[in-house]
Amino acid sequence: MGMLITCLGISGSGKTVFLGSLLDSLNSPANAHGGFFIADTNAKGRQVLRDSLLHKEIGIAANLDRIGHNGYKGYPSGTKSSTFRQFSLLQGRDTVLDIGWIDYKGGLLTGDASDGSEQEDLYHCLEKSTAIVIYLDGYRIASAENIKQARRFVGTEPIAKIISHFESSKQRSMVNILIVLTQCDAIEDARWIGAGDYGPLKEKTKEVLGGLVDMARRNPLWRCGMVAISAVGRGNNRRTFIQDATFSTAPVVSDEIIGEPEPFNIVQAFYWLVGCVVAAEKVRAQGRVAALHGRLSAQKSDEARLVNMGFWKRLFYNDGKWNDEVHSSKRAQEQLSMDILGENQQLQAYEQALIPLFRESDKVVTAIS
Ligand SMILES: Nc1nc2c(ncn2[C@@H]2O[C@H](COP(=O)(O)OP(=O)(O)O)[C@@H](O)[C@H]2O)c(=O)[nH]1
Ligand SMILES: [Mg+2]
Repeated sequence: MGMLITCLGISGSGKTVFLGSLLDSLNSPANAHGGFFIADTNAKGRQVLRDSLLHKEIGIAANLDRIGHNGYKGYPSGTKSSTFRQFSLLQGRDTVLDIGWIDYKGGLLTGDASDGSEQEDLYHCLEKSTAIVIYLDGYRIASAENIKQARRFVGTEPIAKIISHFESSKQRSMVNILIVLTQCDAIEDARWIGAGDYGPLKEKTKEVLGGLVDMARRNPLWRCGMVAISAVGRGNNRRTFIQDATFSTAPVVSDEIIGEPEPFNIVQAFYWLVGCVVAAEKVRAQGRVAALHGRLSAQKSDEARLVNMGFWKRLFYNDGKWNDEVHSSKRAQEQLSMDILGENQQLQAYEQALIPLFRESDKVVTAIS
């Protein structure tokens, strides 16, 4: 199986930290979760057994020993370019899922100089994606004075424009959108945390998203979820204000990790995405079975017709050749049925193993419908 994820979010929203933290949580068999873990894949698509370069590049836990040296504060350095990363989800020795992860450069969303071809690239990626992940800074949403201000500070307008552009071609398709509220550890005001589920923050975010929520609602085939996450957990980050928020500008902050990172809801968010690809594969599997049934019944009626024509067959065909043809076509069909059944059984086995993880996701990812 394969899945492609496209990440949207303004610069600084937490896209890179999210992925780094996911790798921290699932990197290596020692950290397997429900039997699954993540590994780099090399150019030949094989699992890489050496230390993961990707993990070292952006993981927080992978670089804890560097904190405090040369001004390093624990977070990966920002980048202004789009990146495409590849890794795999494994169960034991089996590669369950090949994953392509596109981190779309924030600048494109904020209207910085971007040429038309980049925009076209983005739409192409969105078309091909299994799911789109929208990153919104949960701290900014919580601390904004009103909805309009929150919209400006987290960049919902450009994101909504992109999704609405893409809506017209996707009305009759399955579209999966996950809204990730980042940096939730930094929210101190208990009003937004609710019973620990960030329910009130999610309600406010729905207002901030406005038309985007309507879009998800009016397209019955779209699946949309929202989750509140943190890469470090409450109390493990020190936030310093370089510039306080004004009515028109978002706060400028500097973060430093000061305690053992305890990410929350990141792995669960990831398995929500895995759920999207499993659901799509199940639809494909049903299609394969239906096609096979169609072929088998066509073959049966063809055979019946040939048998009925037994008399003519003897007249016009060399007997042996006729038998060979019937048999080789039968064998091909049998092989095809075996392959399809094998694939479908494999899918079912993965799904069975993943179900407990999907249940965990359902507890923290709120469906928007
Ligand atoms: N407290 C806290 N800060 C975070 C978290 N995730 C990201 N940040 C802060 O946001 C900054 C930008 O994150 P980054 O992932 O690089 O944003 P990107 O531009 O969307 O890739 C980081 O350097 C941190 O200062 C989080 O979970 N908790
Ligand atoms: Mg980044």
